[in-house]
Amino acid sequence: MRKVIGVLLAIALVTGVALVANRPGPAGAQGGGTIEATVTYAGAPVVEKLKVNKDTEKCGTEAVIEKVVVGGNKGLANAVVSVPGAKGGAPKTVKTVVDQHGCKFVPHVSAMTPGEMDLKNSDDILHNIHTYSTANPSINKAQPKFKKTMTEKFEKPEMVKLTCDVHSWMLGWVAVVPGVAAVTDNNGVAKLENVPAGKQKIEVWHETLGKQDKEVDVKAGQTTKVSFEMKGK
Ligand SMILES: [Cu+2]
Repeated sequence: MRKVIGVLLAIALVTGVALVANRPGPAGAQGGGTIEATVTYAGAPVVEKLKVNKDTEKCGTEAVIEKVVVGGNKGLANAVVSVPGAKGGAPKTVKTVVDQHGCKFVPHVSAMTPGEMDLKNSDDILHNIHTYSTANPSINKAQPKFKKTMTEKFEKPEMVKLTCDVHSWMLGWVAVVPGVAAVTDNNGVAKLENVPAGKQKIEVWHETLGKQDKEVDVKAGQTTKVSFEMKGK
């Protein structure tokens, strides 16, 4: 009987947590607009290749480090587009997850609001997470093959650089942004939803091409298009 009560309690707890997670955002988040940002770069892609002689079964024999990814119509991938002032946008129900797969951080760049994220290790080998950050405490810890997920906290807005001390070529970025944010796809497009109406500053960040910003007038229930052309440094 005690067991049954325990199970019922557990179900109630899980349901309760799910309800809280799915609750609509604070007032003001409703009636927002959508921003469709296109980020382009006229320069050439930058890809570094490195011979690998460690854990080749999982890592392969060559590491491909894509520093600048340019797709169709000069679209720049892996750029973070954000509206830092748009606090209380869409409630985040899905935790940001970065996987270590094929000795790469996947996705290479991700965005999250301050809080927790999960670092997965689907490679079945030892990785060692080492972050380079200044606003948040640095993380430097082993993730052995049996540790499938590690939950980490980034509470301050910052671009956190992810590296691995076991595989020197591994590089990733987690953009911790207070407001609404998204990462551009292979066409250089990022869609930001539930952006509060009114004048908003839109920021773009790319790991090697730097930062830009623009002010945009967001209209409720409408999609506002904005474009950025990144310049080489
Ligand atoms: Cu590693």
